[in-house]
Amino acid sequence: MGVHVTHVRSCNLCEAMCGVRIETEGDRVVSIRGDEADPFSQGYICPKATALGDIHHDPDRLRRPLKRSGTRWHEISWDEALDETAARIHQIRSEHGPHAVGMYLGNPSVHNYGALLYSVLFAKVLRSRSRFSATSVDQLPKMLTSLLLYGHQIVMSVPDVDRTDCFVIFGGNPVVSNGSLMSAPGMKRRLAAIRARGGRVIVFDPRRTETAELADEHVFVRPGSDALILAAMLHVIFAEDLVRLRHLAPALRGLDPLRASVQDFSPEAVAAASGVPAETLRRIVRSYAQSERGVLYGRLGVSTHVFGGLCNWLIEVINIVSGHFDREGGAMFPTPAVDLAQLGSWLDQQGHHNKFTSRVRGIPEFGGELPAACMAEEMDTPGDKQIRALITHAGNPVLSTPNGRRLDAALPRLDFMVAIDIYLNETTRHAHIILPPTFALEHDHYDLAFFALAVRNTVKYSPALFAKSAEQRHDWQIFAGLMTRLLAHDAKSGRAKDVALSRALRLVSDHAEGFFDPARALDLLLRIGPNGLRRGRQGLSLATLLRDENRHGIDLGPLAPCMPQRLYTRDKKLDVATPIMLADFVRLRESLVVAHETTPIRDGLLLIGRRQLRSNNSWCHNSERLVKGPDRCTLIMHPRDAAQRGIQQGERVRVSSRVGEVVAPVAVSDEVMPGVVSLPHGYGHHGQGTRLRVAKAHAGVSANDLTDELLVDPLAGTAHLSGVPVTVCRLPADVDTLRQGTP
Ligand SMILES: Nc1nc2c(c(=O)[nH]1)N[C@H]1C(S)=C(S)[C@@H](COP(=O)(O)OP(=O)(O)OC[C@H]3O[C@@H](n4cnc5c(=O)[nH]c(N)nc54)[C@H](O)[C@@H]3O)O[C@H]1N2
Ligand SMILES: Nc1nc2c(c(=O)[nH]1)N[C@H]1C(S)=C(S)[C@@H](COP(=O)(O)OP(=O)(O)OC[C@H]3O[C@@H](n4cnc5c(=O)[nH]c(N)nc54)[C@H](O)[C@@H]3O)O[C@H]1N2
Ligand code: SF4
Ligand SMILES: [Mo]
Repeated sequence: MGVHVTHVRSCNLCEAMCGVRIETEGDRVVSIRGDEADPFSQGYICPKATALGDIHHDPDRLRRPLKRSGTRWHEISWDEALDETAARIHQIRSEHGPHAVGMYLGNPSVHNYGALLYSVLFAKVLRSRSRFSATSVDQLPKMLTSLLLYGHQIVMSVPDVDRTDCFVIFGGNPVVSNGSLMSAPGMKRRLAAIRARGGRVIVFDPRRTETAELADEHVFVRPGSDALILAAMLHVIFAEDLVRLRHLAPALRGLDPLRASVQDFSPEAVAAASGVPAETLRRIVRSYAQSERGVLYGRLGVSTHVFGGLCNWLIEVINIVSGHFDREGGAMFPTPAVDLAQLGSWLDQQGHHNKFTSRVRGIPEFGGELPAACMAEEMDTPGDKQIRALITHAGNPVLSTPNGRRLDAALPRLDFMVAIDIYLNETTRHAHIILPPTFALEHDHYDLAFFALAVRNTVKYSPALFAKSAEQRHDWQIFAGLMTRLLAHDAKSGRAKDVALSRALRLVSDHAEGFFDPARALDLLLRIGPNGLRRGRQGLSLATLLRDENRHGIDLGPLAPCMPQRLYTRDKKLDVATPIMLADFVRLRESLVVAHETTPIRDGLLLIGRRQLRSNNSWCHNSERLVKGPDRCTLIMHPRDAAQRGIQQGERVRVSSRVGEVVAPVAVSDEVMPGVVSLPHGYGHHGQGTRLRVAKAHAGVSANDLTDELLVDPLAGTAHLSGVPVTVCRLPADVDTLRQGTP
């Protein structure tokens, strides 16, 4: 037996940042376990941690650049790949302008600090308004709320779960997702601790989730009706004199318009539309508002939602006016060792909204990005500024954005597409060139984004576990390689917008690649951060984090109050009468009328999603260990709805929406409320021309072949992925045997 070496690092697959101990023998991963000495995760890991090793060794993972000729791929050198990519992009933007080149950044971009830093620079060089990311199928409404209330899109509150006594969750399933915009590994333990100290956990969700199972109370919610419920909660807080402003009183503004806006939304008025009995809601509001330490928290189910903006804003505002804000056990703000918000404000980059709108549908930008729900139409609708080339980074939008089918049809018609990705999957198969970066264990890791969203302040740096081979490139090196080449083209053609930057980048890339290493930027950011130089000799730097005694991470203590000082609003005031949100009450009021007046279509159902412990959006299904066992891509349906349609347990049915249809097996269960069906997203791996041997054998169907790109929250275009109207019917016997997956 060879020598076993144990490495300590963080898992970067989701937001929980669990500490792992990885045992290796030579260049093989032998085992992955939880690291008990990690101050944050204290030994907790989920089954996905093992996927780090599986993906690292996956024979399907791409390691060299690929170029496509027709349906065949062949390897090319890095220089060839980068040169050709830059030349094609340059050509297209010379002919059609910068907006003809689109870019999509997927979720793992945020879990990779080198990629994150360089993608920002790359976007500057690209100068395109056709930028998209997973943000608009995820947390955009929370960022919009932060921009409008706190003056900064990334100053986001997180629930202080470890000290709260009343944790009210809307549309989140942290027991499975491991917490989101709330990095908190080991959620089961944390929820049990709330209950053990006499506190309460209450879950509002159309499905009795794994989290709801562990809660004190689960309330079924009609999908899409949360803004009504939240408005009613605020109504009760005002009506029953439960407003407590505490230390915020001098900074707070706009209470009267806020009170007026929820006047009509009593619990009684919204009960029929939401399915939540008025007495239940009143009781919960009182219990939350009167608790010493309470917090409302909302996640994906109220974000990718028809009223995503209003829901996220109401949650924030309710915490603020009920005295559960910036206070122990309430909604609090982490103090990350690298404070990107502060950095952003020094550079005058606090975020913006509605500076321009999308070409086809006129939806406002957010933070310089357009909604992913508009991506396909920006490609397949002819005209000036039509997207003709696309760069994807760590994204699989064919499976992850609404009406993936339309995108799947639009991508092959592009003049050029390049994908920076480790797999040949449903999206990257359409690229002309794939540039595959190193994977997690081959590069260092620092959670630039998620320390700022964690329920406790900690810091940790993980050095690379395996050295990359000379043939490999890191994500940031790929961005740097493309950037310098694009700038060189610009300089040559006399189009350089920033000649000095272009020269500097070229000089550095020609002579000292090492200077570009993002670890240098990280060191600087740590030093200028809140725990850096200003702490004198104790101050944090990369060298401190690299010390042996710090390799498991450093605990920097519980979240601390910081408001109103941390407000980035011009006048340092917290104004809760946010104009675009108050204006959206018109639409909310209409939804109430519609809910009362419309007789439901006889066989109409509302589709929601669900996450599963062994999956990570669309891209961990090539690990045998994670996909083995029964088919998990099932449509959960209430027994009443199944009976009405004569559908049996396990039977394969057709699910149809405005945009498409899929065929999936039914799991009959009363865990969903009547009228609601649930299908997980991230499946649908039956595509031709992918290189995902394991995933193909567990293909499932894509929920986003049903979600509708036209359904968005108009405030900033967040896709409305939950509560999509569908019909479900039995298959004729002959079709059942013919159809596998999506027709
Ligand atoms: N195992 C696993 N973990 C993950 C991921 C994964 O794919 N797998 N993905 C990661 C990512 S990218 C993210 S963003 C996070 C997401 O983290 P979470 O938001 O905690 O995860 P979801 O399971 O999407 O939870 C959304 C919940 O909203 C409910 N819901 C749907 N519609 C409505 C509605 O109209 N109202 C209400 N009140 N509830 C509704 C759903 O039933 C579901 O329980 O998870 C992360 N963690
Ligand atoms: N119906 C429905 N749709 C959803 C959701 C839902 O709940 N329901 N959830 C939404 C949410 S919250 C999110 S975040 C999005 C995710 O949407 P996407 O980010 O578009 O999709 P992922 O499945 O996360 O794809 C990640 C891609 O990154 C690649 N990858 C992994 N690691 C690396 C790396 O280190 N470098 C590079 N360059 N590539 C890498 C993988 O191979 C994969 O192709 O999906 C959204 N879509
Ligand atoms: S919860 Fe699982 S996937 Fe997320 S960081 Fe921890 S081990 Fe990794
Ligand atoms: Mo996400």
